[in-house]
Amino acid sequence: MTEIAYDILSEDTVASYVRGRPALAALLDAESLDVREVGDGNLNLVFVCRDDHGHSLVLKQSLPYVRVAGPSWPLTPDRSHAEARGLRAAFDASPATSPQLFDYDCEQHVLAMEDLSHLTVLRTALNDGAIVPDAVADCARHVARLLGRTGLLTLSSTAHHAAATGSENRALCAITEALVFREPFIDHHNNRFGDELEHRVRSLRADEVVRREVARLEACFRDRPEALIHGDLHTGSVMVGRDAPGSRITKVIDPEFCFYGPVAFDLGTLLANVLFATARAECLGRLEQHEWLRGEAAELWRAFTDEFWTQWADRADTSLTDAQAGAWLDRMAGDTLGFAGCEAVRRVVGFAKVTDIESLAPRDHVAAATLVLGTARRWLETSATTPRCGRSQGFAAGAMG
Ligand code: SR1
Ligand code: MG
Repeated sequence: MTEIAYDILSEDTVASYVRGRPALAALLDAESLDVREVGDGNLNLVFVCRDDHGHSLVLKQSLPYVRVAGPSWPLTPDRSHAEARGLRAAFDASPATSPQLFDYDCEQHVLAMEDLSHLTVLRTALNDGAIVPDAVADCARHVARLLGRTGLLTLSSTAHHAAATGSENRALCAITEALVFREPFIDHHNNRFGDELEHRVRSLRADEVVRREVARLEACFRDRPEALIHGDLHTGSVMVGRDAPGSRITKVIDPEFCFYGPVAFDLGTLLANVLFATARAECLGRLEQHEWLRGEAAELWRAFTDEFWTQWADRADTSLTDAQAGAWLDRMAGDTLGFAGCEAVRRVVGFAKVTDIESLAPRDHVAAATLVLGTARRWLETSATTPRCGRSQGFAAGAMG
């Protein structure tokens, strides 16, 4: 086994860590610290730290392996470097929807952030049957603002190229390439799905249009550095709730998969996760939530395009024309459906599943997974066969079928 070259934190050692880090000791009283490890994601340790004076923050430490798999799946802890970059850029672009980063320790791979533990993970809220107005639209606006701040809209092409070149996140991108674009579409030991889905999965994999489209989308994921994107914008990466005066709040967290890539990947990941919640609501007979969720695909696209045009008005290079922006949006609409199709398939077939579907009783599970696979296939076929212009209107009207 490879030697671990830094100290892995525990609830017992966090106070001493805080004491030794001036940026944190200035924010918290290390002598009266209550520490709880609350990480429930696939990769990292997460500690909520509260002192007796009402101050709190969150520490997130990257393990040198995939947490849910253990040391047999090593993974560079340098991903915390990418996450620090992603958090700073997002807060700069959209402070209302981003947590604040207080400190980044590149030796111990620890990020210190604003404590959002009074909020709820969006996936949890949706699984419990909640209707959460604005959350999906807030995320879509967040994506557009990040594009506005880090993409070609605000940066010169030289600065954009330099930023993209310095922002590789290869190890994490390699995970996405394997888990999203490849393994679900072949026989692979990471896949798991019941016998009831066997026929559908095999038929999807045998569809030549789907295979080619997934290959095209993977190439697009690798080769299109449009802006700094979140890279893993599922509903587990979003916190929702209310602030003190009672107004709604949405925070996009966990940008450790961020890199310069295609903006449609973030929108597609979000859309697929709306689909999982929609399928769950349908199978559980939650009519009101289902009706609301069915409208969220159009809401996602409307919020993104509205904010895009706002950002566009402030673009650095005014020689770029509205026609160029419109053509880009048209292509984005199709690619969003395609990426959503890939994310939807992988969460039913591949390594990292979602509780929206997994926590359903067996009969509902099969029904929801069937619904997801059917929609994913339709999205991939639409993305593959629709001409690459003039389709953004169709996206808004017909995404959920
Ligand atoms: C091995 S990591 C599995 C998944 O967890 C993350 O949240 C990403 O979605 C990744 O694909
Ligand atoms: Mg994550």
